[in-house]
Amino acid sequence: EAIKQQKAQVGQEAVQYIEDGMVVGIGSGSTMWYMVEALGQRVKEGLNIVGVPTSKATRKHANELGIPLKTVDEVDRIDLTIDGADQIDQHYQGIKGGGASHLMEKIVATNSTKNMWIVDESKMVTAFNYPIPVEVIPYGSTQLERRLDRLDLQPQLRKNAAGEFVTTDSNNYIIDLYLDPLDDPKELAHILDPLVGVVEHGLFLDMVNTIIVQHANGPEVINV
Ligand code: DER
Repeated sequence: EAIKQQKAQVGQEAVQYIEDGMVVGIGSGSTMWYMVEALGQRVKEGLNIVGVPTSKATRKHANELGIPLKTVDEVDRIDLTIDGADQIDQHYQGIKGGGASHLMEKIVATNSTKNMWIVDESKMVTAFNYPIPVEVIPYGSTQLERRLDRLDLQPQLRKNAAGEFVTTDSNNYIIDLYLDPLDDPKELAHILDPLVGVVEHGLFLDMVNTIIVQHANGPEVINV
């Protein structure tokens, strides 16, 4: 309940960074849900922005609130992208994709002038101990899982409650790597990047400019 409150607070806090005329990347997840609600309110009050959503769920939510939207390919720039994160380590590297949206989130993030992550304080860690999501092409994904297992990366194809493979908005699967702790995220990225069948992993390295961490006694703004 305290965490939920921090998510709501940081979501509302982040909207203050959105200025008239901006093209804004809109991330996904339960923290961003509150940001989108607050942004919808500001748009109703006359704020003039264009949003670029990073998932079908965010598109639907923002659309319902009357936020003008374009796709990443329809805009000439994205001024600021605001998104949640699953964990952030002491070097301000991030893991994303717990919600299976990291492929689109990373595409929007890498096309943004500035990136902001908004998190409750439970997401800040000294070393990562959250499964690293890897979006993979369904074809050959069980072979890829075996290959990752031979590399000792503790892979598990993600399944839903009904036991079916989770599919992303791009109709791919997710393999989570249960590495605890993960000491060297850059080394892992270098292992994953060239693997055939890997579309994109959830390590967001050297990507964030501003982090807002919500504590019980208020927000902490970190400029990276
Ligand atoms: O999956 C994702 O990348 C989401 O953005 C995630 O990182 C944050 O989700 P949460 O706000 O629901 O924890």
